[in-house]
Amino acid sequence: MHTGATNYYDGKWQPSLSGKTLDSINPANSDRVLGTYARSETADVEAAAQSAANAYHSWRLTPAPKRGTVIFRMGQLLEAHKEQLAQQMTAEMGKVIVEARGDVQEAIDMAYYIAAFGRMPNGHIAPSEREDIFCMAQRVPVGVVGLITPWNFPIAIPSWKMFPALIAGNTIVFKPAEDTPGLAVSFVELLIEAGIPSGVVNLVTGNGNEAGAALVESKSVSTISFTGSTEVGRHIASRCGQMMKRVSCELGGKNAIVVLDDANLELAIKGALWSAFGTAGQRCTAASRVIVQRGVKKRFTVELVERTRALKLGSGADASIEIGPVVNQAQLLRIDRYVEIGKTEGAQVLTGGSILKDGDLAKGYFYAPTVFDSMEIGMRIAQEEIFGPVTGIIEVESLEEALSAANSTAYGLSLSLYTRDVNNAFRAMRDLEAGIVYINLPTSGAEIQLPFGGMKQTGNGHREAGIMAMDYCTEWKSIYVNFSDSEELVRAQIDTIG
Ligand code: UN1
Repeated sequence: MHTGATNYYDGKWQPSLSGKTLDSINPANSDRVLGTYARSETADVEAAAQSAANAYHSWRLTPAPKRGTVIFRMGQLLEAHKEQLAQQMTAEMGKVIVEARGDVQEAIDMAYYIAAFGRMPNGHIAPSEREDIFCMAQRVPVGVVGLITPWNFPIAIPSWKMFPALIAGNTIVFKPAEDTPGLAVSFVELLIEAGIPSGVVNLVTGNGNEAGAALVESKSVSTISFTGSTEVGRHIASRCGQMMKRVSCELGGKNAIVVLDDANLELAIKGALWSAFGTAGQRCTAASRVIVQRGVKKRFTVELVERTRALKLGSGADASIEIGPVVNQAQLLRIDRYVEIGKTEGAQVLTGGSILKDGDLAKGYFYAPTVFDSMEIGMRIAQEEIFGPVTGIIEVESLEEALSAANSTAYGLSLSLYTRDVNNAFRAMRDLEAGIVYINLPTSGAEIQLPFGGMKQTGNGHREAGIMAMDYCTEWKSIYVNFSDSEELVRAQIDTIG
């Protein structure tokens, strides 16, 4: 379609100014090159940022309900192209087809939800302490917003960031992950079909350390929203801090499921299995720790291991497959290194623990779903995000010990507790240090109408989705109007009362 010419700005598809390209490959079969994309650098990003800055004035003044109409049409187009996008997603980043459909569905839900914001209140009115003064505070756009998005939710996450920013009147420069440029091109093509005006959404494909870094540095970009690793997020946030840019970071997780003796055990096993191995463990909400109370530990472990062994791996395009490949070779090796670290630390591999090389699997990046026993909270595998199909069991005696183990990492995204006791549930809801808490549900599965994001080092305090999604891409303007027509100067605080 746009071989190489995959940057979109000034309303046109263009190649990188240097002529450099990068390829996207199928992680289930690395012989298959899916497409060639622009490898953007500073000059490309600056051109895209300029295009966004030029379009800002007219988009800001476009009535919000009209902006909402474009987003609503985008929802309809995503719905019409759901299957095609899902198949493209499975090919480009490996997740199994049902999950890929779910990823597109999150974007559809987000589009319809945010489109309605075009007719929702966008501020508040407060009484004045003075006579004949009207005052109100209104949300206003921040200007050009730069989005740096990951490959694991290549349609959903751009939509979480983009639709709120657009409804508020901002314009966008979008830098998708280098592993999923094809899906970003498809997403932008649909936005164009939905009627997004020239310059309002601009796309630059390329590497994080080139195009992503240039976006962070660009003087035309007022706000950055980033989802990715804590290491990169820390760097982006500190650069933005120096430049006084707004920045929203959605970073790592080390999520856990707590299973108490009184849990519905069958439900807990299913929840642990899905949270650990869904999306091959490549969700920021994946649970790589299961904290199990001593009374049920043996039964839980036997069942979890048996069901892990039975999981079917292969190309996610085949509907019978449960676990697809991981995204690329670097991730595959990183997961394997973590498993080696776990062994050296004294955890025992009950199943999995290796790169799969049998038959067709050898062509892709497949890691055997892995369960560790004897995981302890101080171990690196219990503290650091692995982002692969690896989980470990930590045994505890009591609810108190379980909650403190769950809270024992630097992260705080998603924590879950399985219990049938209402008192335990409410203690956990109060004491778990996470932006998302589940009772009797897996750690993955957040819905778009509630805020999504984490405490502690999972982020810098922002949330995506829900009405809070508007916070990162707007600022408040307080407005005071004197309608007295009096000649008397009135001042606040000091001369009004009495
Ligand atoms: C992510 O992994 O970055 O709750 C997002 C979930 C999904 C979103 C995950 N709705 O797992």
